[in-house]
Amino acid sequence: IEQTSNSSFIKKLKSTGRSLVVFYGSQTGTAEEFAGRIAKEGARYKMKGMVADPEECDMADLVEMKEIQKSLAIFCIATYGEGDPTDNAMDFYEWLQNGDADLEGLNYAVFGLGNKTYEHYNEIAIYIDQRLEELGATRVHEIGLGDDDANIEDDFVSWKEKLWESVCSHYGIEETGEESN
Ligand code: FMN
Repeated sequence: IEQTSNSSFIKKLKSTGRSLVVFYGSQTGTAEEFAGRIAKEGARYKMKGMVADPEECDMADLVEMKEIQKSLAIFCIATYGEGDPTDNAMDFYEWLQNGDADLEGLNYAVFGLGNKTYEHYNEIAIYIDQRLEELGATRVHEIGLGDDDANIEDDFVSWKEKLWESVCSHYGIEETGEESN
């Protein structure tokens, strides 16, 4: 799984025949690791994936996702502090708050990473999930809320299994049995 090094994740998706991009908002690496696992598993469903750091990407390019057939953007997003985004998701968060991009045709799903002992439980992931829908994007699978106070790995794995079921029925695809790309 490669990481974007330039600003255009769309160009990279197109030039490498990929249809799945998994963004992460991560401070200590958990969300980034989860993103990598999803991107890799995409190959099982004929969806070649890549991981991308929103800080390195021009997120306004999300409007162009609709130009890629059966494309999907997944967001693995941690919440910190008083319900703050991670440093690398700050610009994306502000872009969502202040902008009014037309995201019709963008298919997406969100997994949140948080901890129930905090007052602002998973707040950023919940915001992003709702805001993307408000901007016209299509939620392919309902948001998953990972709780680090219990077992976030279990939360992630059960969400991910259901995610692929939703993806398969949404796009009319079947599992290929291929393990990775
Ligand atoms: N989780 C929440 O749901 N809300 C919070 O406000 C919140 N604040 C946190 C503050 C600190 C200092 C730490 C260490 C964790 C906090 N968490 C909070 C839990 C993290 O979001 C959770 O551990 C997550 O898995 C971290 O993901 P990452 O490793 O990708 O950064």
